[in-house]
Amino acid sequence: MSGDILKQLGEAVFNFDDELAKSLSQRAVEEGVDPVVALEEGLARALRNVGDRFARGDAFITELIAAAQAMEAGAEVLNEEIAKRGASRRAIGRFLIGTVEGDIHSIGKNIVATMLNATGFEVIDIGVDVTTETFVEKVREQKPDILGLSALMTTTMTKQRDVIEALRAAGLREGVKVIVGGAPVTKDWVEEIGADACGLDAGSAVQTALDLMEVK
Ligand code: B12
Repeated sequence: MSGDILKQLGEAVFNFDDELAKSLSQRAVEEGVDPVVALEEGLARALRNVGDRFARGDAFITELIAAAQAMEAGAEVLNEEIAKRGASRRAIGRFLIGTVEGDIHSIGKNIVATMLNATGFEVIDIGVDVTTETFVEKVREQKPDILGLSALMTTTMTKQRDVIEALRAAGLREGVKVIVGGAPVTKDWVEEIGADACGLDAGSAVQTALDLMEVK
């Protein structure tokens, strides 16, 4: 049964059907499907598939946008359910998150933010296309335990390095852990830019954040 609905969620994204993505997400919640699984294996898998078609020149940008909108329609319902499930957890730490300058991809960042929140982090999401200067300013102002930098493109991931260097120059690097994420990020990249860790999906992002806070 859960396999069925995951397939249908994927088809809704593939067919750019916002309403269906939303109603199927509601049904998934009602049927007790894990909302994270519905997000990752239902909606996101299909969206990445459209991304692959786009990369091969088999899909237009308008199709990418329409598929992303369907994903977002379903994700709204599922994120709400994730948040609800984690509502009573204790405060673990403060997590500041944003997508780097030049990059407007928000879906993955939003999922990570929702899951961290549900786990018990106080999450401050400063949005997309965030300049290096703004990241530094916000770290100074909000004093987060962890800073999460999202970048979805090989052309923008270099901004993650810029932010780390700017934090160092401002004397703020020692006081905050930095986790980088987004599809192009690898462990080698973490080492190269001097980040503390990476999260390759929402689940590993949460586990990594807990590890950095030394929560057992
Ligand atoms: C949806 C999408 C869009 C949507 C974004 C809508 C939105 N509101 O986010 C739209 C249509 C707007 C878009 C625009 C563009 N896109 Co686009 N897009 C995608 C696509 C298909 C899916 C991304 C996504 O949402 N995935 C689903 C989520 C759940 O997964 P995720 O983002 O990877 O996030 C997970 C992990 O990475 C991780 N994570 C993410 N962030 C963080 C942060 C932290 C701190 C941690 C720990 C973990 C973490 O956890 C998340 C949850 O599991 C990807 C293809 C792909 N395979 O990634 C292309 C892709 C990223 N886009 C691409 C391109 C080229 C563009 C455009 C330049 C296209 C154009 N010609 O205009 C523009 C760029 C606009 C800009 N300046 O940013 C390329 C990038 C190529 C490159 N250079 O690397 C890709 C790879 C497609 C491709 N194969 O060509 N895009």
